[in-house]
Amino acid sequence: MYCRADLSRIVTFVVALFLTACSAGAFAREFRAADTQNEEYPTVQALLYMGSLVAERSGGRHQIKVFHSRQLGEEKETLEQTRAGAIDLNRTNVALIGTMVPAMNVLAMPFLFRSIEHLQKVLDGPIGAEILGSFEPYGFVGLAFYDSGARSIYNSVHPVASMADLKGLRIRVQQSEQMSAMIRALGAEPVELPYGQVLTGLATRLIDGAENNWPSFVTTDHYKHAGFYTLTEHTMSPEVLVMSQKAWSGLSAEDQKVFREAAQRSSRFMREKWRDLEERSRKQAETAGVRIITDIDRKPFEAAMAGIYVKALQDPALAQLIERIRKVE
Ligand code: GTR
Repeated sequence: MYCRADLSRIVTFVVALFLTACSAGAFAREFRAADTQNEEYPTVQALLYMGSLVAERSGGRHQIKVFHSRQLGEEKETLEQTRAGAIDLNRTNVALIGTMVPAMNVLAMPFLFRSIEHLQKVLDGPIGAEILGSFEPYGFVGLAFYDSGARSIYNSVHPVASMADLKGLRIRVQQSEQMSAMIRALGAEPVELPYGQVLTGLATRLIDGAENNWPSFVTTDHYKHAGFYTLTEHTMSPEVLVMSQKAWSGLSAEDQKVFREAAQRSSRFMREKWRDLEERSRKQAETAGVRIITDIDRKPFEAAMAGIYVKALQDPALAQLIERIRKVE
């Protein structure tokens, strides 16, 4: 027979064992990842690839289950849930998370990057690493950036060749005040809608157009309802993969390294797929008869959006970040 003292020693021992195992991250876990894009989209493929790396390197202890196509909800809601720790990983566009993490809005600023090469140089270098390292006060951990090309404006009404043609058009934007401000500055009427409602919005004429990169324009079928795509390339807002602070702090230092490295590798894996899809999407739109307006003067667009900078530059940290990004050759 055990006496009370024995029993309490056994309980203490079991609890200590449990806590040690927890802190070593020894328990197998399934991590839930959210992505708004469909299964074939390069960001989703990258998450699946990352999942295979994590499973392999953790000796099968950790798995990533990828919920694509908005299965866990629209981007804004899944981000809130990630911050609260109900979703573990989230691949989002910087414009969305910019409403919570101010430095992310900088990456979505209009005409900030001179080219995709400039953007990649910034994100692959020390500035990118620094930005990824700055998420923790906001409840996230930044793991990697993914490519997203440049965003341009498309519509179903008429070819847009200058700002005057945008006047009064109802253009859908992501749920972000900064994106709304950009479209408003161009003389159009911004309509903030979740990604999943854009196709119906275009089909029912609730909106006249939207703005996005080639793959998003085509893989969502938006191109079937908006036959005019103007190469405004007004922002190159990339994608970012974040983990909830809660899930991250439950990992051992060794497992944190596994996740970080797997995320970084998935970003390189994604880049190849991205280039190919960008090219194919543009061709698919062209073949379907979408009229691409390439001959536009971007200067007036840039000048009209200057107010976005005036606002951002009031914050010394953001001002310094903008200046450093511009200086990257
Ligand atoms: C895409 C991006 C999505 C989402 C979408 C949108 O380019 O990959 O995460 O932000 O744009 O416009 O809502």
